[in-house]
Amino acid sequence: MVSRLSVREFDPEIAELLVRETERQEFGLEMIPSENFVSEAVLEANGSVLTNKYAEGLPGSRYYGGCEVVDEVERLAIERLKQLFGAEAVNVQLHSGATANQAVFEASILPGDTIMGMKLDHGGHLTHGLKVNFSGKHYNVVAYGVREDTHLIDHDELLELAKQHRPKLIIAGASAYSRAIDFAFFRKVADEVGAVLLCDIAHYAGLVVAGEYPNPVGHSDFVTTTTHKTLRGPRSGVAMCKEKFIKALNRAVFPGLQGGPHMHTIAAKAVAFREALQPEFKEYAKQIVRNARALSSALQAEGFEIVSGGTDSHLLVIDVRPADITGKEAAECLEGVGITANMNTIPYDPQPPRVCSGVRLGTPALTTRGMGESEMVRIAKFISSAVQVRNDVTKQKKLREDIREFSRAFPLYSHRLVSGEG
Ligand code: DSN
Repeated sequence: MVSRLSVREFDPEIAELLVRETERQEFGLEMIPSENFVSEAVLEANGSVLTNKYAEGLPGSRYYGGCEVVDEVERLAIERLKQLFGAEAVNVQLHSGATANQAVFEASILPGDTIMGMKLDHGGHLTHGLKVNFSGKHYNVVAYGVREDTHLIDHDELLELAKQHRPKLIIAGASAYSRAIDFAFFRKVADEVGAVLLCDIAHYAGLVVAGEYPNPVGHSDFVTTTTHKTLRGPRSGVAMCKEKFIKALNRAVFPGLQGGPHMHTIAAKAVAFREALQPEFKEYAKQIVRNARALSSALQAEGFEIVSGGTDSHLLVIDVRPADITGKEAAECLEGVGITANMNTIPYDPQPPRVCSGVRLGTPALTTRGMGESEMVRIAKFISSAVQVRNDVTKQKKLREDIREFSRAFPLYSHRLVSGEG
């Protein structure tokens, strides 16, 4: 018989940890730009009985019986995703953004082929050609970067490198680049050298659906994204492509890389896509960008340097060197007062990656809590104070209390804490 005991009844240790993590999220400021807070509807679908179902294959063509319900779930996810981005064809089974990128590699090029992606320390991503990642191990990587004077993608260098090395695949997209990417330019370069173009919009996807960031779908052969960042869905991934690539993409996903799709996560993705199709989501995305701009200006007013001088998106990278501190120290002192962020290299960083000179911040999670521009000004002051009082335990404690009180005014999952659910 299926046990009906709750986590609290059966496993108090895990129950306690769930409550602690809910409290951490509730009473701190989540400023990692790749994180967000999902709705109860998304949580519910993600924790549903669909976790029990094997469904290798695609809707209408499975290797298991009993798939009539999950077929409908997956079809809804597919149709909603197509509608959100105007995509010709999609696969919603990917477990993550990294796997989505791997599937595109498998679908379009061969091991040993040359690829081009953005340098990780200029804002790129592991799967865009880092040596220790599959993308750097099995492919010949030529990396492009940003200009030292503007911190914008160096289009001249990119075109030159592409002509010289004739890559089979070019990747546009980043995880720490705050400015609008000119996807039409990437298309031109790809056409000039006969490359396939993959645009990885993991960070920007929610902004794209709201028209707050350029949509690469019309320019790309493939587009990948995670679903849990600005798109505010469950932790997962998806891939989109031109119709002519869908067979290869589907085969790369299954049986190429994955077995059974996670149908509970696909249901949660479908719910999140429905949320993103609502008019309120557009307003949410607009506010994310307004907040990031307000935060950037307020931090500048506090004396911080912002990489590229500002932002066109949900994220920004602070150059913390003027405060005579490293990125690692800055992230640690923010953590100490309840602001969660991550250290990040700045372009042409003089420090090694594990020390670095920057901190990456983002506004999607704070915006989900209902914060606006005036709160961003207040948060910039908190950040500045956190750096100033880093060697004063009493003042740090007081600041931690102030931030706790400030967060309390923007309830998140407090109803879960009241019910003891975590
Ligand atoms: N690790 C993610 C981020 O934080 O940007 C990218 O995969």
